[in-house]
Amino acid sequence: GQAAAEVAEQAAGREAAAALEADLLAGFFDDPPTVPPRWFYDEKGSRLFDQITRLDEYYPTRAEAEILRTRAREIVADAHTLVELGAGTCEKARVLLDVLASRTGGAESSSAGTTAPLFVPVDISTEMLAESARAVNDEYPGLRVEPVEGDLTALDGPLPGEPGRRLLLFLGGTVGNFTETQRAHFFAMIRRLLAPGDRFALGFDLIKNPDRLVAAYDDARGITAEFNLNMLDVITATLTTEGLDRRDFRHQSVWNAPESRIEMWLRAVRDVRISFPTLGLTRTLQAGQGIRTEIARKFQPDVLATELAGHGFTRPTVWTDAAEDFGMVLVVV
Ligand code: AVJ
Repeated sequence: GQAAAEVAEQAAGREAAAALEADLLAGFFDDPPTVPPRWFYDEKGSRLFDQITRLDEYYPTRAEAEILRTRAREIVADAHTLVELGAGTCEKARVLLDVLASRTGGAESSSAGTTAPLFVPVDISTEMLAESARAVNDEYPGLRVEPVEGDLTALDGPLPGEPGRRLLLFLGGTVGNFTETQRAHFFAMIRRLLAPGDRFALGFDLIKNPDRLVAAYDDARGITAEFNLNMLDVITATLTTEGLDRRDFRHQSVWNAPESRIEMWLRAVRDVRISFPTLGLTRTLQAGQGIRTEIARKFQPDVLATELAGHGFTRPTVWTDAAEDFGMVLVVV
């Protein structure tokens, strides 16, 4: 009933506040202050990101879709289970689901005892996950869909599906949000989740002209600026804060060449003093000082293939789109 829904909502709110407090304690009182990118994605932020993927300046989504479209058969190969981390709307995986679903109704699945191919979307957003899983279920009657709710950096398995015939997908270039250390933990986690014969496909952005990179994160229409500033609204909606006002900040996208990454910053345009009563902590920023809200690392394909090899993944295949803007590496356990 309504009361139960309210109680559940309050519990979710407390959980979010505790998670944000932990993230702030881990980075907001450092120099520079940081807030992890997961706090971009409330309902409005997710909608803004969706708009970003269609911007002229933001090439990654289109470039990756081209790779998935042209390589769908090679990527799916003989997989019987497709697991997508951070599936969101499940839009990106559809060309692969087409291949997976095209196998149903054949001799294999009509014989007694065999099960339909399985799709496992994994996402942290419960509502989006339920909605998109239902949509895939309706659109692909030949597939089984088994959504898993969870933080994609902290999955503890076991993964559904038949070991050895699973394909794990991590698309969009989100691997670029991780530091080198976080990436090592992530690859180790993935390796633990998989079994011999399972495969892992990873989408990543390629190093290119810094002007294009900066523009991809600072579009002319200001959608990315709004996306970045929205994080401050998410923070004030999640926690009690004093002195945190989006009008005191401006969006900035910077190419950090030595670290091979785009950085998104919120730069204070005047001196600010931000307090968090529940933490008992205050942070001051002088005009010009910034909060780093995202890193988006760009790769040379060899770097990822080598790191993956160090975690027990072998036989790397690397594809790019025709313009060589974006890459995908597929490895085997
Ligand atoms: C969703 C993490 C892949 O880093 O390109 C887009 C997020 N941030 N514009 C990226 C993002 C600003 C995006 N990822």
